[in-house]
Amino acid sequence: MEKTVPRFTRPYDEAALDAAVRDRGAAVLSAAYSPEQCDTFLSQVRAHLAENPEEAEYAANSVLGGFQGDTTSTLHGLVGVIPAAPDMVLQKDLVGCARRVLSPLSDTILLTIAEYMAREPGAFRQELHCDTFSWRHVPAGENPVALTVMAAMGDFTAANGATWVVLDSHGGPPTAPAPDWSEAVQAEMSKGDALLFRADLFHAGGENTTESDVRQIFSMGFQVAWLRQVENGTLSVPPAQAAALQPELQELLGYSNELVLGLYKGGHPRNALKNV
Ligand SMILES: O=C(O)CCC(=O)C(=O)O
Repeated sequence: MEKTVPRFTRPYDEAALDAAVRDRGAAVLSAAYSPEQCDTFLSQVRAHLAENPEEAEYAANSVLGGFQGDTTSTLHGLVGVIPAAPDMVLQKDLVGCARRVLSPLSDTILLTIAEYMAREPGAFRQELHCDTFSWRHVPAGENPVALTVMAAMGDFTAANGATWVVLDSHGGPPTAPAPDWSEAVQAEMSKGDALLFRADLFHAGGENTTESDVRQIFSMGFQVAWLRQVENGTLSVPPAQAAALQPELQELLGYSNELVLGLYKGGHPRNALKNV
């Protein structure tokens, strides 16, 4: 089997992209974002962090902080605070692929998380892990319950710690031991490229061995709507703020229902957005 991550250029071949993500576990979408989008996003993140120094405190004490280490800065709940984030989340090729690949197990999907990560020089190589560990009681299967996106806001190189993935390592039981590192390949990417992978695929952030090259990541996830999200979307973006967003983003944040899950006063959660 080919060990490099399948790579797609525009116009993306949807059927081949879906098959790569579902069957091999991962794919790279070249130029998913334009360089201008990346620059705008990064300048807004910088401005937000400068104006809100308490964010660094949250990040340092975050539940995920220990795993990411103190050489990683993070900013969570991007949709509520970064003006460029709504359009970045709604990148139609990524959301479209997520809807199609998750459709065997759910009619609607949710945004699991939307965060910024900066993995600084000295960042260690993470353990190989799956992003499904919080849902470890969901039986493994052919179809994924969630997908993860790591989008490169600057180049991802071998030296600055481009994400490692183990193709074909998905679908095992939640207790499956991590594969051997010799099976892993690094997804080097240019600024604007996006790595899309099954959340049950083994992967890890790489070691940043550079002197000054901070690896900047826009990360998000999509999931079946009957599992609890990592970020609480309706607290991160409360009704008064969510009312102004596009309906698709409202849906992804959780102003939506899957059958009888997520109801508000017995009805559609978008009713919470009226008269706010
Ligand atoms: O840094 C990366 O590329 C991957 C990060 C990751 O998998 C994580 O923080 O859980």
